[in-house]
Amino acid sequence: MKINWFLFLVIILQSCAIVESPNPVLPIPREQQVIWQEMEYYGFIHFGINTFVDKEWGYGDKSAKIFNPSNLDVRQWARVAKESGMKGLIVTVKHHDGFCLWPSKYTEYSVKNSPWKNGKGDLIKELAKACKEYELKMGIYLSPWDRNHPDYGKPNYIKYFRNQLTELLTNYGDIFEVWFDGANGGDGYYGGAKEIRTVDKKTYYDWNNTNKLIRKLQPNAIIWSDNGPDARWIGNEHGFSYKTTWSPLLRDSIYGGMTNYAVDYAMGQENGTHWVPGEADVSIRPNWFYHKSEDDKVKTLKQLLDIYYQSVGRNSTLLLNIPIDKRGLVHENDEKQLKKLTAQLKRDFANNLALNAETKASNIRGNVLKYDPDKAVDGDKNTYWATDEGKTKESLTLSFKKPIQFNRLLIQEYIKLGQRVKQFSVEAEINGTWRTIERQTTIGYKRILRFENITASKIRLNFEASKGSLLISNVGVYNAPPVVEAPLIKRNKQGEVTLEVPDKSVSIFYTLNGSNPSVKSTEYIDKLNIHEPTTIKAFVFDSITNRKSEVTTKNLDISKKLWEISTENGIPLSELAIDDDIKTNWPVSKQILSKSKVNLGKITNVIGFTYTPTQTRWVSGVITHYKFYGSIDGENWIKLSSGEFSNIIANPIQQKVIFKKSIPIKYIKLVADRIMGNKDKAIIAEIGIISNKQL
Ligand code: FUL
Repeated sequence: MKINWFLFLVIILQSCAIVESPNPVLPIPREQQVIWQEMEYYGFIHFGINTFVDKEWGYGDKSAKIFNPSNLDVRQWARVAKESGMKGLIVTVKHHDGFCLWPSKYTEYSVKNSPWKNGKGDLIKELAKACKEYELKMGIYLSPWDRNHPDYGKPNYIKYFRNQLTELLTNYGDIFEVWFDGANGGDGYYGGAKEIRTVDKKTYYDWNNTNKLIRKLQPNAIIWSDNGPDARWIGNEHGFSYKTTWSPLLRDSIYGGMTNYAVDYAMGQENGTHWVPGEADVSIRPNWFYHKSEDDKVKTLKQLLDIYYQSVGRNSTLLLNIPIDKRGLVHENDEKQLKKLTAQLKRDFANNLALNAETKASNIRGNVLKYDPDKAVDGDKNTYWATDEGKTKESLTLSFKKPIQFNRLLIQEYIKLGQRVKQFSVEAEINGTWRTIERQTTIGYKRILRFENITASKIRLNFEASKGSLLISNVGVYNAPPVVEAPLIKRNKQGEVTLEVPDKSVSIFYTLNGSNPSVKSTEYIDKLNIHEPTTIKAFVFDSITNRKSEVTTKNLDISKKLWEISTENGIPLSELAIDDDIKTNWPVSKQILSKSKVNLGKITNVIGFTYTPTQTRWVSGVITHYKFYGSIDGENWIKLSSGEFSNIIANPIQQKVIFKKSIPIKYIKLVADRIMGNKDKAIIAEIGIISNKQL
């Protein structure tokens, strides 16, 4: 074999060369913050007195006896979390109402005075054990605001608060995160005083000393609040971070609960003084605690995916809340959606195409192998491609043997030495021509970009501005398969039916005769016009992966195309309650409602009616007692039904009322006899009829 001595020498020299390690760009994380960031995704548990009284913020006056889960099983929580890919669980050991899920020796307001396990239970001990069994880390949410405690607002309360922290951080093993909510002070029970107690959020809690106590008891715990010191709120409860998200934060300009935090600080700052990365918190349902009324409002797979990509994919961790129900279990509907999310994420990141790519960089630090661009695609988080000091505008190209199709790009900076990149763009070589497909700002620990499918033979990352030399530890390229979810069937007032899916690249097949659809059924191409009672059944099929969704079935009654709503004198009124869209609401007073009529446009045999109260997050304006009338001429009315919509406040879903017999009518009228909370205004999402041709 002929030896190329020159090459040999270069390699020897390269491996011997002493190239200085990159200088850190301050601030940098402490080791524990890196370990925490790598958890990426963990769960939040809201459970307590609120669960049993259907509240979000308890006043602190309800008896501990109300806490009585029938079937509490913390192992089920841990199993669901583990199977969902979560790395830990943070539990509301005490929410604002002050009720403690552990038998604290410093208060009577805890599980020890509840019927659960005859007061002998310790939920936090059980959960710590279950987390250990399922290899999950456990964190605690301890509300600084305590609406039950008589001393809240006075200096003594701080002692109580620290005593509780000491119990929690001493008796339950390792705690990975301590969560301090910024919602502080206001009205409450306060041991019977029932008054408003405001506190100076800057000084009252003396956080410095509380944090010192935590450091002493659990040096590895991440302390979370609006201003950290270790991790921070992302400024909203929707679970998304911003496209520009810095881990450095101007920490000392912030205090917990300040009003302009979300707008001015939540994105972090390029010139932030301390490393305080963001955590995006969100609930899988509209609210944090369990409400039966939300059983059908668990987030869809599409919503959960968006949350994931906009949190973990934007330099934050994701804290996803699962409320525990009155039984003491994660509800089946929530578990189902969590599993869908996990399965889809597994598919999305199944095959990293970058691992087979050839890399080339415009600059390599010291020209040594240690900082070679291959280090960005070697699947090792501890190695990275680096540029020379001062080299901030450089590029990294990935070339593929043959063109690849991709729709996800994942980039990670080596954050142990600080967050650097300020701006970058992505180009793809498509049929021999370079096209810019994205231009973005920050990367940080992890940035994931989503695109439509792109087929390219090369991908180039152009780093356009950075706070220091570039340190890229990972680049991933993926071709995520489409989301195969049963279509959402919608009809508008005109009678146009659409079948909606999150991913357009799939096929949808449907039937209109009640039979089960197959790939041989009609393929959905464009909206359908359906005016007569029809059962539509549809499913999604992805021919590339051969996956099929479940079948969605929707029974459509006659369309509302001809419907009009007016006052008794024929003055038109808002159509928001007859537009076949439950997302739009008609706010109307009792009086106007009783004097309005819906014209069906033609005489129709009606056997019943439907009423849907508002479906928004806060339930209000719900009609609990009603009368329903029909008429041929819009002047002479017959009462067809009256009564109450039982359980509608707890479960405000569509109500169906069937009459004794069907009747031909042209006009209908709904009268609100009573509205929730004895209010005068109803907020109606939709009114409909059930025709006797209904299926
Ligand atoms: C908020 C609290 O007031 C909510 O009740 C909930 O616990 C959420 C996670 O934080 O600020």
